[in-house]
Amino acid sequence: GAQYDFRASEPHWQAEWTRRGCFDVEDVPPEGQPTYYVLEMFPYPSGQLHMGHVRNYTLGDVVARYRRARGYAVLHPMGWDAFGLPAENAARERGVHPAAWTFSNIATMRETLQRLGFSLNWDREFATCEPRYYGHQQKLFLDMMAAGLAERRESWVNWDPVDQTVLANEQVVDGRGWRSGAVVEKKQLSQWFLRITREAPALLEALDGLERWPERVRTMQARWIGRSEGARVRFPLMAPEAGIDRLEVFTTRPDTLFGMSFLAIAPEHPLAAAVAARNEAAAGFVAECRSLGTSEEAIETAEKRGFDTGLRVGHPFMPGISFPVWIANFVLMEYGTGAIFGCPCGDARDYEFARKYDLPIPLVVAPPDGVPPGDRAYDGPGTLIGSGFLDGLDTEAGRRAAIVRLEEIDAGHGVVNWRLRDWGVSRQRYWGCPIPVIHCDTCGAVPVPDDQLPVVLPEDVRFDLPGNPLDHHPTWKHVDCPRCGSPARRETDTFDTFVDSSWYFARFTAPNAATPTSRAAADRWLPVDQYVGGIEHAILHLLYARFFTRAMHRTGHLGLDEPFAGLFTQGMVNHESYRDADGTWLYPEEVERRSNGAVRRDTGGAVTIGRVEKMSKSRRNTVAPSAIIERYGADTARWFVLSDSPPERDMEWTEAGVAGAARFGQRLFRLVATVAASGDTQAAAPDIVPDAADRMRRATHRTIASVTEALDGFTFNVAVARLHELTNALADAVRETAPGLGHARAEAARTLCLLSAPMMPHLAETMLALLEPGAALAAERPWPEADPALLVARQVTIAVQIMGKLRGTIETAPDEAADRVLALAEAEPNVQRLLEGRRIVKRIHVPGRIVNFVVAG
Ligand code: ANZ
Ligand code: ZN
Repeated sequence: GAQYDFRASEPHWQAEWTRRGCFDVEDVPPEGQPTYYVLEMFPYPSGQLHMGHVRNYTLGDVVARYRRARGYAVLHPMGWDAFGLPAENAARERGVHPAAWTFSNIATMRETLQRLGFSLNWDREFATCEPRYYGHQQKLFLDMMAAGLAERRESWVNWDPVDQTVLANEQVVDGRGWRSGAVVEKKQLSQWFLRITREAPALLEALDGLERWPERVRTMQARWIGRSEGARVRFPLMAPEAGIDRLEVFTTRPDTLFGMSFLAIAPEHPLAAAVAARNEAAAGFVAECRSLGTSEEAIETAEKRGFDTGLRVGHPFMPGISFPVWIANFVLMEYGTGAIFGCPCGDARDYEFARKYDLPIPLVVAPPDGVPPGDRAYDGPGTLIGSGFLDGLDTEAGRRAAIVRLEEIDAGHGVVNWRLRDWGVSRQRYWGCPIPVIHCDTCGAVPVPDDQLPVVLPEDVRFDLPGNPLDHHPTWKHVDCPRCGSPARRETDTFDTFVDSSWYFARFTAPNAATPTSRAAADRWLPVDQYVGGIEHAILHLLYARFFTRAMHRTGHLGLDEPFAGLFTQGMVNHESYRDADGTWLYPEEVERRSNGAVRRDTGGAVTIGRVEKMSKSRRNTVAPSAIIERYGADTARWFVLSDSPPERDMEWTEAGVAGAARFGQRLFRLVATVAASGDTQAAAPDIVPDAADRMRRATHRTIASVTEALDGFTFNVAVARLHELTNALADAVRETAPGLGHARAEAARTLCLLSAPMMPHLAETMLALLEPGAALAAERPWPEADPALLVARQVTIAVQIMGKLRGTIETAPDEAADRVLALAEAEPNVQRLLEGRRIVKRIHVPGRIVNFVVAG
């Protein structure tokens, strides 16, 4: 039979959709039209689209096309998260300018996206590295500064002395810079901060209202924000040092105060500095701790080490007893007060520390069933022992009682502590949005006046020197102070790229507005109805975007607090991995898969099939979307990523799977082509509907209902399965020779086109054009409606007679088994009463019409 020619069809329909403006949408749609904003996390232009993108954008496109068919004005934009380090690395390694590298990658990736036939609003596209985007970001920052939401302050950072740059925690590997390999130092640097901690309570509380977010993501966010209730407790120093006469600690477990063994301060604590100033060994220890990096993880996993200062503190509940003060590498300066009281029996770190330095381990918590373990810390609930006035209380009651007493004796107070830190946004990088500030010796940090925005990145920079290229630029940073006119310096730091992705969804609603947002457009479209992206962004990106939305609300740029009403996190795309005899990873196309294993295509050599894992360059287990489109077409790729597994789960990309998807597309095409050629589309509805036609119609309408439900519920694999079933049912009906079926077959074929259009849009258009030449496109048609009467199983009414006289009726399915029909008839209440005490000698059954009982006596 005929073959579907995707190579001709796909570009044709893509051009046609654009020509007809099928996906165009106004910044402010007509009054009364419902709106739907579907957004996928925009890509970083790394070079090539990967299968994870294909899955992500296919999911979003199904939603966009479906909602459009349901009558919504749909916003479905695309752009590029285009600033970042890889572009700068390309410049250093290959001498290509970051802008050239970025825009050439964008061109490649845009072409692949367009070949996939996504219904995107290409007229809204922007890249965050364009001044027409980041200039507005500078304005947002200045407004936040004015509102007290952004400020400059000193903070401890990981400093790479060779690359002369600040490193993020993830860039410190075993205490060394990930690129330079230099031992990382901790350094105090003046940096810009966005005051996200101010919003911590609101950001936590609002999680409850995000009902269309995965529970898992909400939990991760809540943990990250990290509210903990506890106490600040003050311990008097027995002998004051450098004017410090007491130490304050933060604890979540004031109930365990009697289990104290030592007090420990962070290496950056002012008291540690005072001790180090007069004690060389202490100074050495503090310097060593600097190389550990600032990440909590590094600190958590490093060996616990300490230095005994020789100082001692008293205890608020135990007059006359004193404890040693240590400097410890596991105490963070940036959390709580930078000091802890060590309680080895209740905290694993303290336990390890006490063991190592031979400090006492008083036992103060008895677990509910048993005695304190003693050989490790126990951090669960229990009963307090050896704890003076707290003895016998459970840990929770003990916590409250301890706080009451601390407040009475003025030695501390209950507090709420947050794990969330303010967001340091300064980066010593070239390829980022310039921070719009000018430093003047007289006036300090002066905002760049609005009429001088955007502060545009200079293009003529050198990448052959260490540090930030903006620092080396001969002229760019030298400007006059906007306030007093004297010579001043531009801020050469640029923003963390997470800033760029924290408000792009708002800009998409009016990408050409002269201000960062147009309220009329933003108010109409936001919040995003459906956001789709990877779980790897569950914490930082989403939290920063939530914070930015609040900050933009405060500064009048938006009218809401929560940017994403619905969130869907899709699973990964996995693939088998392959290695040859030498252990070299091989790309799937270098491998010939056989039923009993695999061999190298070129040499025939043995290949070991490895685990099925996330597609990644290092494992070479990737499949390039462009190659798949070339070979099978966009619709096949789309259908396969939708069909294999529920969208939230990981899926395995297999050659067999893609080939299966391609076969299904061809089969569907041939079937619809057969219907189109048969004259069925001209057939009128018959007066008497034959059973086969009735069955076909019911299958069609049940499929409409179930596919609709599946698309509403993001269970796209179920929609795929239902469409397979309807295809099978239509194939059966096409083989059927009885008359009167044409109308039902044509309806089924048209419905298959419309229901599959969100997933295989090109094939759907081609098939629909065969069935109904010259009519509206699938992309322009409303979603089919299921007829409720056809959703229930068909029933027939059967007359129940006794000796030929009508005595009652029953309802059954038309093809109900005879013995079941007879049983139902006999059980009909009136019939049952009349049969009472009489013997049935014969049961006559005319299927679908009559049951007659012949009785004796
Ligand atoms: C005494 C204690 C006894 C503690 C016990 C725990 C168990 P979260 O829940 O994350 O807020 N801590 C406080 N400040 C610290 C810092 N700057 N660096 C490292 N650790 C610090 O953790 C709070 C607990 O972490 C506090 O409660 C404190 O140890 C420690 F059986 O105090 B706890
Ligand atoms: Zn000045």
